[in-house]
Amino acid sequence: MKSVKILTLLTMLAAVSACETNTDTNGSANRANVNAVNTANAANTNALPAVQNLTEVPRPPKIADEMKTRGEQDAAAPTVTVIEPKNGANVQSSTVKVKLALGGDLKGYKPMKDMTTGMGNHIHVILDNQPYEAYYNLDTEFELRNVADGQHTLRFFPSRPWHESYKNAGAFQMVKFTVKNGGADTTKPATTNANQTMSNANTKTAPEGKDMKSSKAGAVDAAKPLLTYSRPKGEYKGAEADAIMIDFWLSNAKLAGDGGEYRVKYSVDGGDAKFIDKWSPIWLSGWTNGTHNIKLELVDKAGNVVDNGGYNSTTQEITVAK
Ligand SMILES: [Cu+2]
Repeated sequence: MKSVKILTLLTMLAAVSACETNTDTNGSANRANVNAVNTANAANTNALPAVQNLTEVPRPPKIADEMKTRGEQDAAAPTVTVIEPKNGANVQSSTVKVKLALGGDLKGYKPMKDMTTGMGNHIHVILDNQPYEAYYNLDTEFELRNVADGQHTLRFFPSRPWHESYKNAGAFQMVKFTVKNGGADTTKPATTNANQTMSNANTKTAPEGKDMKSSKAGAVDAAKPLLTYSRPKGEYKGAEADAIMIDFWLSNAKLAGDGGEYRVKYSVDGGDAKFIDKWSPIWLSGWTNGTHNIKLELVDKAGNVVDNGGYNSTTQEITVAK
């Protein structure tokens, strides 16, 4: 049953990486209308005609099944060491080499893309506060290209094939580095050597009208509470969009339901704020076709966003094409 779904996905994505996005505007528009009607019919009477009525659902059975086939991997505690760039490095080039080492209690966990499914364990790599890109095989080189002059951050953490992050101590790393006289073309995005886009330059207006043309680090303090947005990301097609996961990394902060004082606040398309009080992924179903903005924020007891270089309030756009 898995192989049928995967085959469809592969056909749609062609040679594009599972973590990348592409669009299908005509098809999406037609299906959007049908879906809006369906959603409106199903909506509660206490709401005005709803465009989208999201509900939290359990971990999808497909993922629960996949976990069973992975042996002990989901109980692993992988740790990441950043070999390059070194924290505080000055790089005299717009090309920045990334080198990582994986350690810890791996229990068979190994980042690697399965060539038949296009999926596999991988590391999430985040430049500044942009959407992550996937690094699948640590034995192959990973380079950032066209990185603009100025200070930048990179964040890394291991992830499962369905993009759920490992949350053990040492899994997450952040480094700061500075590009000087790199000569990047700031009208174009930073990319990887595999041509994955690392920043939103040269695209339509970024969420909240932010100019992301030359992505820069925030004034982020690695010792302060930090929420790292991970998922959702990119485009969700067909059954993938039935339940979409929200997942994030938390540093130096414990959530209220885990005995701490912080909460993760989220909203979709500027709608009502909801809260996540335990550090684990949630899945939402009821998505309508089209683009959606997801905002994730780390808030304190009083409900205020915890300031940390702007990284604790992040909005990313996804596309749903059921
Ligand atoms: Cu991923």
